[in-house]
Amino acid sequence: TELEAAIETVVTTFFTFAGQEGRKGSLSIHEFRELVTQQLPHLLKVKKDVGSLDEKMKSLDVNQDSELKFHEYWRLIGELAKRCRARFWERS
Ligand SMILES: [Ca+2]
Repeated sequence: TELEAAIETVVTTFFTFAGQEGRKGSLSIHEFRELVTQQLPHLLKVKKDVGSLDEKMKSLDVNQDSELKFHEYWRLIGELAKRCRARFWERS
Protein backbone atom coordinates (compact mmCIF):
# COMPACT_ATOMS: atom_id res chain seq x y z
CA THR A 1 0.00 0.00 0.00
CA GLU A 2 0.97 3.64 -0.27
CA LEU A 3 1.45 3.96 3.48
CA GLU A 4 3.61 0.86 3.67
CA ALA A 5 5.76 2.15 0.82
CA ALA A 6 6.12 5.50 2.58
CA ILE A 7 7.33 3.82 5.77
CA GLU A 8 9.80 1.76 3.80
CA THR A 9 11.08 4.90 2.09
CA VAL A 10 11.68 6.58 5.44
CA VAL A 11 13.81 3.61 6.50
CA THR A 12 15.72 3.00 3.25
CA THR A 13 16.49 6.72 2.83
CA PHE A 14 18.11 6.74 6.26
CA PHE A 15 20.32 3.76 5.49
CA THR A 16 21.22 4.95 1.98
CA PHE A 17 22.61 8.20 3.38
CA ALA A 18 24.00 6.70 6.59
CA GLY A 19 26.02 4.23 4.52
CA GLN A 20 27.97 6.88 2.65
CA GLU A 21 30.78 7.28 5.17
CA GLY A 22 31.81 6.28 8.68
CA ARG A 23 29.41 4.16 10.65
CA LYS A 24 26.73 2.64 8.46
CA GLY A 25 24.01 2.79 11.08
CA SER A 26 24.14 6.51 11.76
CA LEU A 27 24.21 9.85 9.97
CA SER A 28 27.27 12.08 10.24
CA ILE A 29 26.77 15.85 9.96
CA HIS A 30 27.78 15.63 6.31
CA GLU A 31 25.34 12.79 5.60
CA PHE A 32 22.58 14.62 7.44
CA ARG A 33 23.16 17.72 5.30
CA GLU A 34 23.01 15.62 2.14
CA LEU A 35 19.82 13.87 3.20
CA VAL A 36 18.03 17.08 4.12
CA THR A 37 19.07 19.08 1.05
CA GLN A 38 18.41 16.25 -1.40
CA GLN A 39 15.36 14.59 0.12
CA LEU A 40 13.61 17.22 2.25
CA PRO A 41 14.04 20.50 0.35
CA HIS A 42 10.39 21.51 0.66
CA LEU A 43 9.59 20.39 4.18
CA LEU A 44 12.80 21.60 5.76
CA LYS A 45 13.83 24.87 4.15
CA VAL A 46 17.35 25.31 5.44
CA LYS A 47 19.13 24.62 2.18
CA LYS A 48 21.23 27.79 1.99
CA ASP A 49 21.69 28.16 5.68
CA VAL A 50 24.34 25.72 6.84
CA GLY A 51 24.34 27.18 10.37
CA SER A 52 20.70 26.43 10.97
CA LEU A 53 21.16 22.94 9.58
CA ASP A 54 23.88 22.30 12.15
CA GLU A 55 21.58 23.67 14.86
CA LYS A 56 18.85 21.32 13.68
CA MET A 57 21.22 18.38 13.82
CA LYS A 58 22.26 19.33 17.37
CA SER A 59 18.65 19.53 18.49
CA LEU A 60 18.01 16.02 17.15
CA ASP A 61 21.24 14.52 18.48
CA VAL A 62 19.94 13.42 21.86
CA ASN A 63 23.14 11.72 23.06
CA GLN A 64 25.38 14.48 21.62
CA ASP A 65 27.75 12.16 19.74
CA SER A 66 27.54 14.21 16.52
CA GLU A 67 25.84 11.34 14.74
CA LEU A 68 22.18 10.63 14.23
CA LYS A 69 20.98 7.13 14.97
CA PHE A 70 17.73 5.96 13.47
CA HIS A 71 15.65 6.92 16.51
CA GLU A 72 17.14 10.43 16.43
CA TYR A 73 16.38 10.77 12.72
CA TRP A 74 12.91 9.48 13.49
CA ARG A 75 12.28 12.53 15.69
CA LEU A 76 12.83 14.73 12.62
CA ILE A 77 10.34 12.67 10.62
CA GLY A 78 7.88 13.05 13.49
CA GLU A 79 8.35 16.83 13.56
CA LEU A 80 7.80 17.08 9.82
CA ALA A 81 4.75 14.84 9.99
CA LYS A 82 3.25 17.09 12.67
CA ARG A 83 3.88 20.11 10.46
CA CYS A 84 2.15 18.35 7.54
CA ARG A 85 -0.76 17.55 9.78
CA ALA A 86 -1.09 21.19 10.86
CA ARG A 87 -1.15 22.32 7.24
CA PHE A 88 -3.67 19.65 6.31
CA TRP A 89 -5.85 20.74 9.21
CA GLU A 90 -5.78 24.39 8.12
CA ARG A 91 -6.93 23.45 4.63
CA SER A 92 -9.82 21.26 5.68
CA1 LIG B 1 23.51 10.71 18.23
